[in-house]
Amino acid sequence: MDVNEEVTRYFPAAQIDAIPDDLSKPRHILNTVSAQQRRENRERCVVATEIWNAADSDVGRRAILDAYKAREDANQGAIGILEMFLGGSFNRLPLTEIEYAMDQLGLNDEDNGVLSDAEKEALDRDGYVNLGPLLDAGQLHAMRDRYDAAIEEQGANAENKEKQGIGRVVDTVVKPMNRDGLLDPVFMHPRLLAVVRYVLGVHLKYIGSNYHCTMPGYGHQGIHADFIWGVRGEPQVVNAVWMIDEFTEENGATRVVPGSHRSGLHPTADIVNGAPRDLNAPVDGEVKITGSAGSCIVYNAHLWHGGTQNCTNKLRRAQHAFFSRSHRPSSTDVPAVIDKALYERLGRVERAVLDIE
Ligand SMILES: O=C(O)CCC(=O)C(=O)O
Repeated sequence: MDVNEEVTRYFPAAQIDAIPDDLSKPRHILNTVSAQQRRENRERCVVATEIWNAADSDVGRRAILDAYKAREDANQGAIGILEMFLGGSFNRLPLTEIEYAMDQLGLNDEDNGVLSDAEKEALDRDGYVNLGPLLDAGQLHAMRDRYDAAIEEQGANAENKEKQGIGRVVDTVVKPMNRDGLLDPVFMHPRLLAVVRYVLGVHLKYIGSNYHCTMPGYGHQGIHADFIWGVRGEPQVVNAVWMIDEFTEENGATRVVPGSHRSGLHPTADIVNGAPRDLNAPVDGEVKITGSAGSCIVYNAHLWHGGTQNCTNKLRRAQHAFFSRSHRPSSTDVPAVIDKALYERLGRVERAVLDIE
């Protein structure tokens, strides 16, 4: 299949040397995980979900976990991850810093007026909201140039292995590529932070970001959630997908299962007709979220979702920004990876959102 130079520049990063002729033939990213690994992930997820949802506080969960550990058949993987989450507070800054930042952003008060009632209802009911276009044409043009250059420089780095068909750069917003602040809206846009605050409360923090470009003929992911187990009740994480290109029905728009964030179930642990869920299969009720370039989808990250296949011959560029409650472990060690010059540019509000001194 003939594609333009914009696409071929991504080949080394996406670990491909051509675009497939049949763009719609499924090439599921999940198929690289072995059957044995999937079984172990499932067993760990079942146990962790059960223990987490058996209480509505960490004190209660700790007691249940301690009793479970005495069992001979205890699942050590589940114990390990729960121990980490229940092992104390992972805040780096005093909570007064994020409270100060939320105050400066006008988000301290629950009734801050930044989100409409319809947007809040969508978050409660469906688990996601499309905030619409928040970036203008000039920003998008500059961002695409920045991402395309970063893909050539860093896309083939080791952390992107096993992501065939995806052009990926991790930690974008804290890397030198954001020294001038071009990517600051990705984690600091007030409308985005208003959603994070609505779902998680004031004590929130950034825990990771990555650029995720789906190549023509690739991109379908198994249905998943961005937490290791199923959570009923208080959500722990929120994720955002920024559409750097328009998302359409054909080019790999994100699929979501509205309302699945309320189920307390995780797709990895879910049984369908007596068998473990086929994570690559369509899920009843799933929808694709389409929108114009510059739009931002924000979701309760316990929502079941996944990337879909890009059946066009163009790139589908997206930027993700991930947040959690501030006392939980972070998926990125921000102090270790942040660029020093970028760090010096940041003010107290941005540092509070990143939870760094
Ligand atoms: O970019 C997308 O459409 C969603 C990607 C996603 O869910 C993931 O990488 O975990």
